[in-house]
Amino acid sequence: MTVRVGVIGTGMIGQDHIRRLTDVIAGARVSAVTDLDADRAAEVAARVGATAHPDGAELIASPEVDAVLVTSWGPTHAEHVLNAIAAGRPVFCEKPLATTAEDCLRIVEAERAHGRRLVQVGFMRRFDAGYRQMKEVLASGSLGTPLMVHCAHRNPTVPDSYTSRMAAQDTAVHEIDVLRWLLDDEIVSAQVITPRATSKRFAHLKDPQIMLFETANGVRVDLEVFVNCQYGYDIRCETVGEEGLVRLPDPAAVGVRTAGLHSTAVPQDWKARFVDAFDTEFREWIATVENGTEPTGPSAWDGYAATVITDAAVASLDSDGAVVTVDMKPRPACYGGAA
Ligand code: NAD
Ligand code: ISE
Repeated sequence: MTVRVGVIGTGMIGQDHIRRLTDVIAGARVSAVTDLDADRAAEVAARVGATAHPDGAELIASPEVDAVLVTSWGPTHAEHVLNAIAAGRPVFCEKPLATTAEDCLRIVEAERAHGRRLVQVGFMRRFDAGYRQMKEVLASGSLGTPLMVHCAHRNPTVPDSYTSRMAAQDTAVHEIDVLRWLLDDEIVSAQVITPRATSKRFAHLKDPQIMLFETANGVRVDLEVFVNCQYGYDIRCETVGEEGLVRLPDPAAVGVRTAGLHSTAVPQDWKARFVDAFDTEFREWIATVENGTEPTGPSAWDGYAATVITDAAVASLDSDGAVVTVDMKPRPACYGGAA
């Protein structure tokens, strides 16, 4: 069976995933697209042999769509995901699941009422080979109990539209998700402090920011978010346990020696850094749709947790670095909790 995917939002990442579903992933094709920019949707539709629809609701209702991919702007995600659940369609939603905790909970409740998982959230780091190896090492117990995690998330530059809050909501949200999964632990508090600001930023922006998280088991995480670091897209993660540490590898790149220097290229954006993770993420998601099984990647609950934790980080930023307790509802049993 070829899974027919309908894509809502044909912007930057939407087009990258459309390329992936068309040229890289076996067993899938893009059958329908929609975008607020109808010309863009029509151009993409013509390129991949899909039908252009006027809006998300019509696309989801189309008999030519087996599964839905939401790659529109964050504040529109909840509406499309809720419509997909109401139609009983598997839905892959790029992060964030929704921009408010209330909307995330509405999605969780709708999925619970439907009776089986339909939603997967696009936290692609869980599919990265390096993070997966780190998780295996931690799960093996060879490092003893994890105590601390040191992370950095650096982008070369960001546009004027990027705000200080987005450091948590848009950027650190990836660490927030991957650390909950890596440590199999929950984040219970957040604090954001701001060192001296780089001169290479738009004036409204607090950059860099240092985020400190504590987990239910007492693990302490420090995360540098620096989105105008200039030199490249650099993701670092080191977990220190009682008997050793495990560190995320740099992406494989040749070493070049010339003119008295030994150099290795640094990726310049998330597309290049996580290309293999995105491919694996979609390969595994399409396989579950094809087999009619529940998705195995980040759930609606994980999307809710990430939003609640980023809310705590934003509250800390807004209150000059106060430690803010994460206000999370008890996890329902269908998402692996006790409630
Ligand atoms: P973009 O602005 O390039 O594209 C978004 C597109 O969605 C635009 O073409 C816009 O016209 C369209 N759109 C907006 N609302 C719509 C609606 N209701 N119906 C139909 N079309 C609509 O943005 P982008 O960079 O592609 O980001 C899209 C989403 O992907 C965001 O949620 C972002 O956080 C996420 N993202 C994830 C990663 C990652 O690393 N996983 C990286 C970049 C972006
Ligand atoms: C972007 O939306 C992403 O998701 C990237 O992975 C992240 O590095 C970047 O900071 C965000 O703006």
